[in-house]
Amino acid sequence: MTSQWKHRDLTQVRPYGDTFDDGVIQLSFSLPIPPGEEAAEAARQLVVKMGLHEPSVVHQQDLGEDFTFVVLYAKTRESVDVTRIKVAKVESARMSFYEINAFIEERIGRKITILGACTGTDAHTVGIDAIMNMKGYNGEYGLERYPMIDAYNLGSQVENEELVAKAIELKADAILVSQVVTQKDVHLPNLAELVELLEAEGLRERLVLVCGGPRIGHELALELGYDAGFGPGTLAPDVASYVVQEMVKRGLG
Ligand code: B12
Repeated sequence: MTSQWKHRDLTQVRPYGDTFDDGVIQLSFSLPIPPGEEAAEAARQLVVKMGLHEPSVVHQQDLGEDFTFVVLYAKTRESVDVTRIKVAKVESARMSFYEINAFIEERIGRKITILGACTGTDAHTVGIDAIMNMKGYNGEYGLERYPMIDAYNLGSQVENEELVAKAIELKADAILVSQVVTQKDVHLPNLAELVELLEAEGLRERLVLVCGGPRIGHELALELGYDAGFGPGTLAPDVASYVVQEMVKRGLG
């Protein structure tokens, strides 16, 4: 996997700014004091306390009301052993819009039904719309545009019970849940509750269950009992590729 990376020693990878391996990183933060020499020195001292060295303030911005935004460069002596990194990630091969439709036609042999919703108290619909919406997002059509997919976007603040009832009514093959607000971990019980409801209905194993959002990752999704989790930057083909391959793998066609 790492053989295509051109770095010399993957057991000791550190950031660089100017010359390879110099350990330079850029930091930015706001301080509740006015701009000036004191703010610069406070920022430098803070960065040294973080274990970095050679701090250099390169920018200060007056935020008004005695607040300052600072940008610094500093160096770290730390490095990471990339050869030992193991991350949970969705392993399915990414297909294009055309390949996904052809895959469904050839390998599943019927149209599939996918439900999407932003659930619980969450009203952030832009993420799930980006995945589902006909017109698409960032150059990729959403699932509503796929001829081999019947896509239903249930919108925002959908109760888990309502989502399960809809999944039964429409004989859904996959459910896509969007969770954007994670304040005080509000998303965790809500996501877990859906799994419990699906299990109670005997549906959990009969459909592909996916969650996504800016603070959702694959590892968290697996921990919560989902099949996969997708984070920032996800596009419709990423999730559709996964869903159709997972359906075939599990014999859900
Ligand atoms: C727009 C917005 C709103 C709008 C939402 C309008 C709407 N119809 O969606 C309004 C004004 C209503 C709003 C309200 C609130 N918001 Co707001 N909002 C935002 C904002 C500015 C942008 C979110 C967005 O649209 N992103 C663009 C989309 C495309 O990105 P995305 O959601 O990450 O989606 C992508 C991926 O994550 C993934 N994805 C997402 N879902 C799914 C699902 C599946 C299945 C898959 C596969 C992939 C996937 O694919 C998408 C495309 O790549 C963010 C800040 C920010 N800049 O991100 C705050 C933000 C999300 N909001 C926040 C908060 C706190 C709130 C409020 C609680 C504020 C308040 N006190 O009232 C309320 C909550 C309302 C509610 N009940 O949910 C916080 C959340 C903090 C946290 N960690 O929980 C943020 C981060 C702002 C902040 N920094 O504080 N908000």
